[in-house]
Amino acid sequence: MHLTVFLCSVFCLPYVAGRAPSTSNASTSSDVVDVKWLEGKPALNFGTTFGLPWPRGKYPSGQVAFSAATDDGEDVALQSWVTSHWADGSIKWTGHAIPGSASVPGGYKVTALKGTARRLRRGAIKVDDAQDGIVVDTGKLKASFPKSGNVLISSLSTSSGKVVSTNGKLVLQSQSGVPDTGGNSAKAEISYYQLESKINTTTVDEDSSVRTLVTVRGDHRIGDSESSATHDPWIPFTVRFYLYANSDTIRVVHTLLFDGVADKDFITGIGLRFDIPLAGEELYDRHIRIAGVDGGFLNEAVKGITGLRRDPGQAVRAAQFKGKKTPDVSTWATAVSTKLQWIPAWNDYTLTQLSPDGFTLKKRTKSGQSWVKIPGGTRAGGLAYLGGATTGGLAVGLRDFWKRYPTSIDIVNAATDSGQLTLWLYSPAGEPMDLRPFHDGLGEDTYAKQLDALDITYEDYEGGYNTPHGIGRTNEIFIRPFDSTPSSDELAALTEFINAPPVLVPQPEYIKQTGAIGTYWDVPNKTTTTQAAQTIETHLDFLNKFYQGQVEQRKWYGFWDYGDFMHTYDKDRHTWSYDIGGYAWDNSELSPDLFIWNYFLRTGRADVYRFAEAHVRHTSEVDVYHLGPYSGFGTRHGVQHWSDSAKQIRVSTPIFRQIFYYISGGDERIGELIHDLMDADKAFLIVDPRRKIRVNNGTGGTAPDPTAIDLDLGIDFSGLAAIWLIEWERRGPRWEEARSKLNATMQGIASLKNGFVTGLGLYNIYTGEVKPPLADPENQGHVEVSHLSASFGLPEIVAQITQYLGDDLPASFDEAWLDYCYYYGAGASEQTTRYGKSFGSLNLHQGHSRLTAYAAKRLGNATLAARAWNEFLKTDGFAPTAPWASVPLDGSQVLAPVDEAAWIFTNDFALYGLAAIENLAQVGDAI
Ligand SMILES: *[C@@H]1O[C@H](CO)[C@@H](O)[C@H](O)[C@H]1NC(C)=O
Ligand SMILES: *[C@@H]1O[C@H](CO)[C@@H](O)[C@H](O)[C@H]1NC(C)=O
Ligand SMILES: *[C@@H]1O[C@H](CO)[C@@H](O)[C@H](O)[C@H]1NC(C)=O
Ligand SMILES: *[C@@H]1O[C@H](CO)[C@@H](O)[C@H](O)[C@H]1NC(C)=O
Ligand SMILES: *[C@@H]1O[C@H](CO)[C@@H](O)[C@H](O)[C@H]1NC(C)=O
Ligand SMILES: CC(=O)N[C@H]1CO[C@H](CO)[C@@H](O)[C@@H]1O
Repeated sequence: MHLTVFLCSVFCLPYVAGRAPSTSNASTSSDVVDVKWLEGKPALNFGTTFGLPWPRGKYPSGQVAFSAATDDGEDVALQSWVTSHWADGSIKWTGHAIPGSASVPGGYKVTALKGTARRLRRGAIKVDDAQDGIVVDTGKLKASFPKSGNVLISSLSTSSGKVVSTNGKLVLQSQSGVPDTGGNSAKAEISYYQLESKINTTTVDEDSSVRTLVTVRGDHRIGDSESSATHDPWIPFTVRFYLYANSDTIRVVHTLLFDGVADKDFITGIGLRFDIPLAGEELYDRHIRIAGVDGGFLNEAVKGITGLRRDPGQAVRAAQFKGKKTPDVSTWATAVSTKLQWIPAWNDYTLTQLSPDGFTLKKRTKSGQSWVKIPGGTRAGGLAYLGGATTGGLAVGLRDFWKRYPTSIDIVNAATDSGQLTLWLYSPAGEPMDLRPFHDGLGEDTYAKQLDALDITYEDYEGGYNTPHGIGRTNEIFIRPFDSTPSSDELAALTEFINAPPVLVPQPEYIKQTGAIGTYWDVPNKTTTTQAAQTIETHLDFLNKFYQGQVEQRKWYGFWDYGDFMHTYDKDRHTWSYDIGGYAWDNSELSPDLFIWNYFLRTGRADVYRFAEAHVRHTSEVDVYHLGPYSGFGTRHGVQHWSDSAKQIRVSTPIFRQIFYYISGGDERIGELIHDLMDADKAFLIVDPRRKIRVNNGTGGTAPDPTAIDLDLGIDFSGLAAIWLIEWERRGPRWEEARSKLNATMQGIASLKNGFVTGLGLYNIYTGEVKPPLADPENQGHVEVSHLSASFGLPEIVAQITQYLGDDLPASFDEAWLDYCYYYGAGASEQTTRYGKSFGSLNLHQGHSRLTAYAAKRLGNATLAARAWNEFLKTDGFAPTAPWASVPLDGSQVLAPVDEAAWIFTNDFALYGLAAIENLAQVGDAI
């Protein structure tokens, strides 16, 4: 099948892309929305994707055309799709792609035009989807993606037709053990495995006019290497190639899942390898470029003709250094040209970044000869180029290269007809990746002992649960073919691009106006009318900057770790409690995700976006299981991201990814993992989150009853509700099931005599129905309130559901929620009057002030508004009298100079931040 995709093929109708129809209909309504570059106008535009929100009811699905122009009014091609709908079917969020361009405008204006006029225009991208492979031509490059075998990109050529890369594939190496220290090394028994990608499917998105997405899925299998032992296929991957019209750079989103066994599978290298044809290029015209520090580059030729005892001529030297073809060798000084055979050719280069603070470089003439050290540096840019002055070449770069250490870049065989460039996402030069538990269980073989241990290290341990089986990681890679060796300034600009890929965003005021990502936040200015509100704004700013700074000072970097931050601070050691059970990695405890993403929404700040982006990439992948028995659940905070035995939806809840998903125009990896959560409730059948604290086992130790699972109406319901609402609004493949389960669960909670205050219900995983808990089968009114219930996105998802359903929201559910919001902070006497029993001693009042604020706003009750601020300012959490500053520490008390704020606790960071934002938005005038 030969398919040339038109600007708007049948598949993307009726969301007409491209220029606005010239015959506009004056009676239709339209909106023009500005999108701006997050960090100001970037130097390069290789095409990008962004998201836009729309108000409810304004643009009926199927009756709107989108077009775009630069802020100077010049039309640009636009590909548009819908990522989310309101309940009435009108458009809620859209995704849009713009092509690459030589000059970069300051921003774009997107016009939505109601009406059904459409116009087809030939797109710049040609896609040939044949039986054995897919060929994509962006106008600036051509790439071939096979549908089977081990090669992901079989050929990559420039617009002039030069093939600069072949055989692009994934490589993986691992071993069956590690020689542990301690004398009795079992080194001899270790098997070593060399694996490479094996494609299962290669697909291309149907709508491919401005942006073509090729998705390759498969796993890793033993390749041809004779030295390799046998190993089952493992490490499933999904690699997405984004190709934009008029762009010569491919963005690659590489996702892998760990499906090994921690004490038998030690990964020693994860890489992406390309062959680069060099035949016909003189060795002295072949160039190696490796990014160093802050735009710096290593500039070398395979056979250097500079610095020699004899001078070939200034023009020759200058050409080689600049990466230009050298003048014909007949014009060189013969003192050099007759002796070229004596100059060694450098065949192999390696850059290794084993820590976030330093990289080393080396090269050698060939295998079997010694490496020669090249002076290294601190933080490498993560990009390398291999190619020739006339044959052209390939640049490959990894975003956040040093932050994701251990990483490396290998160039080999540069002196042969086919060089190779390997980008290592996990460096073979580092230690084998060791995912084993960090302790041996400490004899905690009964629940009583585990509980006793929890009391001291706060780790919720249980043997067998500390497994990395099923966690994932996503990396971003950029590849760019060149017709000839580019200038190193050009490569430096590319290095900057790959480390902060430009992002287009609408203005906070506009996002807020549409109500499309909740109504519980507001832009600062509307609320900063009082000194007290101003003070809170400065605190929010401090908290964001402090955590961003701690990432750097505490070196929260690494393959699995980058993006997360820590939970608790050890004042005595002046360090975060990185080695103490439940106090180390934060794993989204109490929803810092919602704080930082909502803080971005209201401020539009670039630093906040980048912080939140790294965080969402981490938490969505590493802290959550994507396959295996716990699939759909995440892990509670701990020393390793997967070590704690509390596996729950409260960590995997997609409300933590929702803002990024829509703002990014529907990031496909995030979209996929959100959708995959539709089966998260099945994990209740395998891992009972309440197994340890259950008063009555209910099932007497037999298999759990799928029609009567203990459901926490806070932390479990909020996660499930987020899964369902997002599937529904995306109109995902199972949206009707999602809507029905959401409805059933809401009806069920509403029918409990005490609503949310009941704490638990019995949940039917097939229908979503909720019945009274075992403790109260007759529904006479159970009271069980936990400080955690509302701490993992419950208020935020209920507010969204309330807004989404509008008049269709079951009134009794609304009342049940309002009651919960009102009574949590109402005090024992009011609680007892209402429920016959007080809620007992509760904490996290500062965080729960946002529930009170919600009730105050809904009921229009000024007394309650005042109570909300009282809870926020005068109960627990961060007090107004806290230092609100860090102090510099140095000298021998710390490993390296740091800024310390010993009064800070990440639970409070999350809750103060979120409550501040929501209180200001809901009862800001009452402060
Ligand atoms: C303009 O749009 C309205 C409403 O969509 C439609 O009824 C009408 O026929 C359109 N007029 C023209 C000239 O296309
Ligand atoms: C390969 O792809 C097919 C079709 O999508 C799918 O059914 C199958 O499960 C996949 N196999 C593996 C090993 O992923
Ligand atoms: C649940 O009940 C079974 C059978 O009575 C018992 O063996 C098990 O220890 C109980 N689990 C917990 C966590 O109490
Ligand atoms: C929601 O559930 C109620 C009670 O089961 C039912 O009467 C109603 O039809 C459902 N609504 C939707 C939209 O499914
Ligand atoms: C407002 O809330 C206060 C405090 O809970 C309550 O006493 C009062 O009755 C409420 N006022 C109205 C008008 O509902
Ligand atoms: C931070 C901010 O945007 N402040 C503005 C809020 O509104 C007042 C009055 O309109 C401006 O003077 C501030 O600059």
